[in-house]
Amino acid sequence: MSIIQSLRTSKQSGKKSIAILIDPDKVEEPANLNQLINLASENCVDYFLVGGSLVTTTNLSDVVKQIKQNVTIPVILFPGNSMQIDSSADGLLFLSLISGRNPELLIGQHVIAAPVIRNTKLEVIPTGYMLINSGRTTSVAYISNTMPIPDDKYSLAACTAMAGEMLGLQAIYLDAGSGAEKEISARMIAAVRKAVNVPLIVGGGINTTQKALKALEAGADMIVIGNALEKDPELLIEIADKVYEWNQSAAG
Ligand code: 1GP
Repeated sequence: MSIIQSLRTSKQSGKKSIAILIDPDKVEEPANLNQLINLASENCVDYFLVGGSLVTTTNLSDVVKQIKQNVTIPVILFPGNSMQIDSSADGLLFLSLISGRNPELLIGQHVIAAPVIRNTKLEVIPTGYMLINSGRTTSVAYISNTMPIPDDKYSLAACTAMAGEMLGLQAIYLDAGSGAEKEISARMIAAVRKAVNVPLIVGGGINTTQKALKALEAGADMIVIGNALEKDPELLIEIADKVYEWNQSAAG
């Protein structure tokens, strides 16, 4: 089953997913990554996302390879730009930054990347990427040169997601930015959830089990956790446990 099909099926059955974000720039030692890969496998993590706003090292491919060599968890590229493409991953979030008005990130980089992607077997997942203000300027807001949607403009976010869905985007990713001080509020997630039917991915600043559960309860189908696991990989055990319980009760 394709990744998008699997996300849709999970959404329909109420099953929630966990993705771990690996920013290649922040992987100091392969051993640290191995620890996280093993924890992910033991705790039934659904996906790895690999990418970042600014990858200054050349080890994106090494990170993808290391995950693929050790586990069967699908690896999805989460590219900050058209240079972050690696054919050994399973899929790629083809992100259109629909919360912003920077043509480069709405279509420009896509034109450059399209022929490269066409020569790979990557599953392309057209995704509406929406930045939500998290209190301070995040790397992604700065690098993308876009203004995030204010965190109390629920209708604006809902209509943006709605337009993305009408344009044919297959998933919506609500992001407060990596290491965000403030995670996206339940009210914001619920407003977007109500507006669209496509799978809803939520990330940025999820650094406790409570925040993870709050995002899922508000309507996220998949949560993305990066920063918090770089600091404390074992947090994954508690979060995965709760998500497992949730999925068990949803399955009846
Ligand atoms: C960032 O949504 C991801 O794009 C994950 O954010 O690193 O804060 O978990 P964190």
